[in-house]
Amino acid sequence: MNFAELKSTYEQPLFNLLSQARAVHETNWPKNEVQLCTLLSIKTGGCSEDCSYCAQSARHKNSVGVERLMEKDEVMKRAEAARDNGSTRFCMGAAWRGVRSGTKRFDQVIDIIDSVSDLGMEVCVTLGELGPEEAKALREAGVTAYNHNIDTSPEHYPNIVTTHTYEDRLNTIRNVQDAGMSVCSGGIVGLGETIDDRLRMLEVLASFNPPPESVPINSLMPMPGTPLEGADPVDTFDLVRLIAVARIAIPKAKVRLSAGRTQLSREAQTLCFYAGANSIFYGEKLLTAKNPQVEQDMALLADLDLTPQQPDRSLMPPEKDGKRENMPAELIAAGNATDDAPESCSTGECCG
Ligand code: SAM
Ligand code: DTB
Ligand code: SF4
Repeated sequence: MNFAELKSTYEQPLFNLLSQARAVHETNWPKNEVQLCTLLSIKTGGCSEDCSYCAQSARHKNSVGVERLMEKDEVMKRAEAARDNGSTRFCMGAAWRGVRSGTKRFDQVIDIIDSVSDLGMEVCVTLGELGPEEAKALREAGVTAYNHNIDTSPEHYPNIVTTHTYEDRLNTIRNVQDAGMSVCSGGIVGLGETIDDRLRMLEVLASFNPPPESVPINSLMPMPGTPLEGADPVDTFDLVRLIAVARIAIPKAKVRLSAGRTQLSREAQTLCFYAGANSIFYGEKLLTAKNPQVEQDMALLADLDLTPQQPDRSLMPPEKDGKRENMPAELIAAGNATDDAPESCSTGECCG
């Protein structure tokens, strides 16, 4: 869908929009299921980038404390607990500008992924910028989806981040796709953007080839000390409309109602699910910010007759027999990625 189509879809009377989104949802996702994903920050704080929403940037005052890369044993404990709690996707995040092959920390991350991918969950990571070589190594270690958000429109992005560009983000996404991983990419609402910016973001996401496998829609969690700590909250109906348009524009994507659920009532979340959201982050913590209690989420899903989604076998890590049979041959053959490696950062906290 192009911008004009997205806009006319968005601007319909709310109930018409909801009916249209619901029909698309029921065709593509007939099972009344919600995917449960658990997040873990494996490397917290001290990031070289200046993303104005993020508590982990070393450039903002009062940013969160800097921690070392988590030990594999600890990650495994958390991953096993997530699986035992019913999560089918485990997402590991690192506060880095990017990663570079041949560094100690990249080898450590690969080792962690290698073990987590044996637990029977979909494995997602978000480590910042990747070149083709890093993307290939992650895929081979067992990553099924790479999260790299475009966050807002290309026009608004420079108002939010200045240390890397929108094009850098798109290049990483290309490298991820070329390596045969699925792309998880979405954005944040509440960054001072217009409705048109939100729809431009969806236009970019809908133009990905292949389309993103999942689209996280985060509502800004205003973090103390960040430039956006005083940002205005997003109107719930605007959020619901955006989710509905995302469902219509990218029908087969999991639309993830992501950060910000602590600010939404049960009824507001219900409208989001009705409009097409079918995935959540599950567990009391996001990366550094709060998320609803597990018991609250279980009660809400039960009240709505929604059940946890089973893992998508086609997204599971391939057997470790060297064949990588889940990787589509045309993606391996595509090979139009560049050789750009992530630039090193100024703080030493980035690529190592
Ligand atoms: N450093 C990596 C990157 O930037 O891709 C991975 C971690 S980063 C924290 C992942 C995503 O979290 C961001 O792209 C943004 O969409 C989301 N995020 C970060 N801080 C947030 C906040 N305060 N509120 C809502 N979403 C946030
Ligand atoms: C995504 O789109 N949202 C998650 C995940 N991908 C990595 C992160 C949300 C972060 C919220 C703020 C925090 O926890 O610091
Ligand atoms: Fe935060 Fe990621 Fe930006 Fe670093 S690159 S400041 S971790 S959003």
